[in-house]
Amino acid sequence: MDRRSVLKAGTAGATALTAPFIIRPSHAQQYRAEYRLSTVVGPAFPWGKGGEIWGNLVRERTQGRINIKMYPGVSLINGDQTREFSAIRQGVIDMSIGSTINWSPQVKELNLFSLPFLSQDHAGLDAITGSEAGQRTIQIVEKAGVVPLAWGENGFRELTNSRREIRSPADMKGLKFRIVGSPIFTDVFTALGANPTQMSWADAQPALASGAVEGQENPMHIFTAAKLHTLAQKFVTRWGYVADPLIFVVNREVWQSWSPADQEIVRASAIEAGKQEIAIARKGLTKTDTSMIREVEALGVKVTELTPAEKAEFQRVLKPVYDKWAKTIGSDLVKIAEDAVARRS
Ligand code: X2X
Repeated sequence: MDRRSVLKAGTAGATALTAPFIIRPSHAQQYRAEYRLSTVVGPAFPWGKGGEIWGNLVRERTQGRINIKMYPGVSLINGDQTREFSAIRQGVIDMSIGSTINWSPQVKELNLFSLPFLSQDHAGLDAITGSEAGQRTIQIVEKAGVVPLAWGENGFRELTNSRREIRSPADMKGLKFRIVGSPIFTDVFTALGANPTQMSWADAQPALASGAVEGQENPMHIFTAAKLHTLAQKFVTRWGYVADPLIFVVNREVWQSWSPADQEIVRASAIEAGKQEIAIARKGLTKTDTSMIREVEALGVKVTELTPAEKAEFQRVLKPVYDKWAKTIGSDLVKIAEDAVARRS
């Protein structure tokens, strides 16, 4: 029923019905039957679980007015994850929980989170997102044309490969690594002497299976949920060089089509889902609970922890890459983030 016929029905009907028609938000008739939420991975992974939690909270709290359907595998754009940000802006995607890595080709400041060895650990990452650097990146994302609502987390990206234990850049020499399609990763892996190839996550798995690439980097929860040990990944090095946060966003027109009360529900639900998702992403990977590492070892995988001196060697080799990208990101923003990490508890 369109707006005019609702009003007509109101006038023609019992007078008692007039008031509810007047206060009824005009947006209501524009709500779609379904809102498409894009993620790279599904509910078997913390990331997709976050999408499921968000969708359920919103559906319950809006009594089904906002019905979110998740499309994992970035399937709305045929798996082309580095095009996701443009697709949200254009409305091909209504909502997304996206990685800062995948959006950084469009929003260069998001490379902040890909600066090698900047965040160091969970406390460092929280210090950045909770600081002015985090607020500024959110403002930049908003200015770039979408409505950002909350942080989530993919996790610290660890090195895995089929060939040998990696304890130094020398061990990476010539190894073929799948990397995400974001230029800073090419610089990092090239500087380390490896042989990197950019490809989507969808293409990474067959490439690892066939041996076209020998290694990759991703959080441990991605490793276990995607069963990377069955794709010849027998060696893991926990170097903690980079963690990618996730950002919960909504397309601007879609956002504006919702009533203020519903916008508030979607926002609060994103914040709540983000908190839960971060806790899931860190499960078994904290100082007091390393059960995820035991789980990976039980799969017959060798997990290597670097000493501080070994980490420092990677950091030294990557310093020129860090400095080059700090300029691209903006030295001010990088400095605020560095200070926040230095002050972390
Ligand atoms: O492609 C990857 O490596 C993944 C799944 O971690 C991201 O989308 C950044």
